[in-house]
Amino acid sequence: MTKNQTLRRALADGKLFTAMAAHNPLAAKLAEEAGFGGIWGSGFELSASYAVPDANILSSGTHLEMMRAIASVVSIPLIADIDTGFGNAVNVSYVVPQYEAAEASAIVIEDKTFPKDTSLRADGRQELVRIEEFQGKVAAAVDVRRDEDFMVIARTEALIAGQGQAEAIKRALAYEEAGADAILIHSKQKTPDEVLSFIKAWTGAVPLVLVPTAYPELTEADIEALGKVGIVIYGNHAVRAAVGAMRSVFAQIRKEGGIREVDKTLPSVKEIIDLQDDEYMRGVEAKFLR
Ligand code: SPV
Ligand code: MG
Repeated sequence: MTKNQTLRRALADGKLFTAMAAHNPLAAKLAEEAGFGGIWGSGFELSASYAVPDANILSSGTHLEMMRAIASVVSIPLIADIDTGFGNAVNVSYVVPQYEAAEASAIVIEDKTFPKDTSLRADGRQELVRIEEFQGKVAAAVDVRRDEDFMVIARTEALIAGQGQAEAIKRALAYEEAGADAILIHSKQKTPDEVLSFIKAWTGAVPLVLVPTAYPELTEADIEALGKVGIVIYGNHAVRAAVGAMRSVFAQIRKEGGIREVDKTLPSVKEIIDLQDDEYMRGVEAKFLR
């Protein structure tokens, strides 16, 4: 089974598919090791790893190359976050085949204007494109995919932009009509109420996708019980875990004036070498270094 089929079938069988954010191949490998169903190729995480805002500061090429590197080291599907598609429907039609060639299994495209601002920032610039324009972008993505199991996920930012549930439902139904395989509904409310109300009102046939960063009390069991959600994305927990761990270790080394104590608490160098798949290279050496 291909990675694309794995994702497509996971959605069809009605079980909740879990995707963990990654900003590099190492994080993606750790997510696979932990048992997540797939990887979220997060724009927020990649931007954070370059220490720049998640606002189309990085080029599409930088994101694309990271997606290629991630897909090459994991055997689970990669869902690539392509923001607004880096322009209009024409840009989308050129960009999507590149992500498919980089071995992503899905793209998520959002209905904001280019350049975007990140969704969860307080007072962010959240402007949406016209519904017809975004339908064209979704249709362009669907039209250029080569493998029909490669998924096009449409994301509406209507709730993020403060435009309310009626607008969010109207947009989501329009995007489904344009060919989207799933709808990502995003909210920055601190409780799940807004999203739960959307889900209740959702009459479309395609599954929904949630990113519960802002309302973390919603568990996978809660989401599964709702019945209409196919994917839960943990949007930024790799980079936040890394920031927390680095801050704490760096501070301890400064405080103690050395690494004697902290060393015992860290993963061994051997563990890192294993994550580099050193074993594979040893095999190549044994076979071909003459
Ligand atoms: C991302 O992880 O880049 C996302 C999710 O798009 S969010 O940052 O919550 O908008
Ligand atoms: Mg993003």
